[in-house]
Parts: sequence; structure tokens; C-alpha cells
Amino acid sequence: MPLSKYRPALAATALGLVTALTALPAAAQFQKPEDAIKYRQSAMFLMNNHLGRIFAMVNGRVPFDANAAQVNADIVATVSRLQFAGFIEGSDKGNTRAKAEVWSEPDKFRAAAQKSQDDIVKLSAAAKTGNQDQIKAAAGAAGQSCKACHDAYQKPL
Ligand code: ASC
Repeated sequence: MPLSKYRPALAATALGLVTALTALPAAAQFQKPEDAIKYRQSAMFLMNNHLGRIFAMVNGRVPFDANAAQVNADIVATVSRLQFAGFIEGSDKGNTRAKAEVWSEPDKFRAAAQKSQDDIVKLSAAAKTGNQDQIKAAAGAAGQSCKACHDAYQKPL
């Protein structure tokens, strides 16, 4: 069954989720720091997966499908609004690769994170054109700014 069948329901659910979450102070969403760590890692796992599906298409590993690109880009754009609420005070320790600089230079971190989020929004706009070259360029830019933030703020494996 095509994924597109679920798009309106998915969009409505995602919008409701974002509205509910952004109405709360960040710390109130988590019982304990470990939950905040899991939350942001879950968001990044989903983004990596859905961005990866777009990369697979624009790099020719799977056939290009304009509708699938749009669905996946929209999921990445929605999820990219969630993860930053997970970087709460006290969540620098535990099962995390986040560097101390996330908390010691929050404005710089926020700017790097915002850049990747903005590039993801541009990818979603590019996906709406259905133009493979534009999607490829926008996916490349989004990948670069995701990577730049990781290089600066994530401990290497
Ligand atoms: C991802 C991910 C990144 C970027 C980057 C693309 O899916 O986790 O950091 O894309 O690797 O080059």
C-alpha cells in the first residue's frame, strides 16, 4: 500500500504532537535525564532513516520516486522540530555522545542546530517541486549542516 495514503493522517498526528509539545516547558516533558537523551536520540534515528531514504534515491541506489521524496522530507522536517527539547540540563551524562559544549556554548549550539533545521525545511520545499536535481542539492546541503553540527557537538564513536 502506498505511503501516500497515510499522509493526511500522519501530518495531522505530527502537527498535534508538535503543538502539544511546544506548549510545555522542555523539562516538564521528561521524567528523568535519561528520557531526554532517549527522546533526542530517537528523533535523530528517525531523521537519519528518512533522510537516508532520500539519499538512496538521489544517489541512484533505489529508483527515484517524487512522492516518496516528499513524504520522507516532510517526516524529517516534522521530527527536526522535536529533538532540541531533549537537550535539557543534566542530560550531558549517561548514554550520550553529546559534548559538554552543547551546554557551555548554548547560543552557538542553537545556531548550528537551527542551520540544519532550516536546511531540512528547504529540503522539504525542494521535495515539493518533484525535481530530482533540486532535491539532491537540498539533501546534500541538509546533510552537510547536520554533519557540521555533529562534528562540533557530538563525540566521535
Ligand atoms: C545523516 C546523518 C548525518 C547526515 C550526514 C550526511 O543521516 O546522521 O549526520 O545525514 O551524514 O552527510
